Amino acid sequence: MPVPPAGEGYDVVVVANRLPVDRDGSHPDGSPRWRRSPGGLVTALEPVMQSQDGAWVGWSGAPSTAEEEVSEPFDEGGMRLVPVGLSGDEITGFYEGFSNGTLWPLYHDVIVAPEYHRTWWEDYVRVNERFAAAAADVAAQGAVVWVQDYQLQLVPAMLRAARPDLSIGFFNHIPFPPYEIFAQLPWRRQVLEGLLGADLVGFQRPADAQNFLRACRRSLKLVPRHQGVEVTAADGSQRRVRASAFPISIDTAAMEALARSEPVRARAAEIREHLGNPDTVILGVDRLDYTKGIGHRIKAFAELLDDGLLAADDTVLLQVATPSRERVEQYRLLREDIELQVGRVNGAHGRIGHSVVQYLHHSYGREEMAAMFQAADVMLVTSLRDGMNLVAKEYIASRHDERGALVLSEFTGAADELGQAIHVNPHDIDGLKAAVVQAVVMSPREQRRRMRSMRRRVGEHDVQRWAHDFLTTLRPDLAGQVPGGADEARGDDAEDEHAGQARGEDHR
Ligand code: ADQ
Repeated sequence: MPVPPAGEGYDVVVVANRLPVDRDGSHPDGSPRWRRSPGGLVTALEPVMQSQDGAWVGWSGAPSTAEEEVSEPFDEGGMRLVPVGLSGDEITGFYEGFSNGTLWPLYHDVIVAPEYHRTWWEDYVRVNERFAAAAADVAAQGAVVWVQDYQLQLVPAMLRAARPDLSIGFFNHIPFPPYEIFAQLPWRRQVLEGLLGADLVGFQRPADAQNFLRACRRSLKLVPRHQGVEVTAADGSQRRVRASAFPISIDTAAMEALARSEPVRARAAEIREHLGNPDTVILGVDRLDYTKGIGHRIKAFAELLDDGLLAADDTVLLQVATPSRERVEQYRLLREDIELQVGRVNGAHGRIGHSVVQYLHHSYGREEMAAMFQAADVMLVTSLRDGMNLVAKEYIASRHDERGALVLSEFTGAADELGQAIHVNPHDIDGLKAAVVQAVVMSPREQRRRMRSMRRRVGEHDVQRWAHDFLTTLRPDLAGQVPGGADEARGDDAEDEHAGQARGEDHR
């Protein structure tokens, strides 16, 4: 792949499975219409992309039947967006298959059994090649390319082969499993070699980085030293690949500003009223995914009602379960299980006009989410395994009143940072029940003490700082050009930018 002449191409290129926009019909002339899909990643990277001449390479989210249907690159929100096309078969093999049927369960402690299909792997390789080629095409000489997440683990090496002039970073948003589990993957060497094409491989927790380095030792006989390994290229040259933790976060100031706004406060009061003004509102917000432990949570809640430790008349569990990966069989089964469970609890403990579990299978805008966080006395995060869990951080950012209690699974990345949450092992139903009771009866004083400490952490470590830390570790010369350094004041004037945004659908 030829390196573009000086002055051509983009200096910062993000490569992610999804573009930061959704296809929203067509203009009268037939050209595609796009709608921004705000997520933490876009928020964090937008200032960098705008100040650095940035491009974003990703899939539009819709199948393309022929190559010519893939849209041309276009400009949006101050950056260049470069769509990558996936055919219907590739969506099945690469996205629903290898990404979400093989890697997702494998990297989440094999909560369900991963499936290994050679045809899925072939699609994964082919689609990774396409993303790598698109990135190689738009990156300027010596550009920084930041590849995101488990769907694109082969891209770093493919990109390096095509464009050795680039600085390449990779960030894994989900856990990296212990070698004993990773070793099941028939293509484990190829995946590791793919990642080692990067200069810097970032993970959510130090434990994930260690798992990765251990896998390099066991599978590739590389000796980890000082959070990295030396790799030898075919021509004998040596290169160092660093691997370390960069815990992701949220746009804390924007979330807080939203939560403080008058309409959101009013809506929070309204939500409580619609729920019948119970003494206690317990909230769960998750993508409907088997890693989130939604069933464990409902079981614990039901037992607390059975035992009389929570009063059905005075308590509501508000469970938001965002539709996710609905074409994947495991997800269809999960939905049936959860809905059956909800029906049983409501059948046993509800009465006319009052359901003890309010189950909502929808996506919501940011304001509604902020209002729900404020309406909740207790936030329940019971993931069986979770790279970080941003919902826990969003709850904390929303609680400017320093009220509320967070029950947090010890199997989330967030648990490493939020020591003042009530930590639980969600498999231990008795322990989970005790934690819920502890949260429900917690005094306002104790809530304040814990909230303050957690709010300090989430305030200081926001998503802007995450992007800054990663990019300046990858390329120290970017310091000063990338916003979000630890020394910068955090403003809360981002409210307008976020007001009115609806979060749309699942991008994972
Ligand atoms: P997810 O598994 O999607 O992310 P999470 O980190 O909790 O999990 O992020 C979910 C996001 O979606 C949050 O911002 C939340 O507010 C939003 N959301 C959830 N339900 C919603 C709804 N019904 N309507 C609107 N918005 C909703 C993956 C990994 C995580 C890691 C993140 C980021 O699995 O471990 O924290 O990536 O790296």
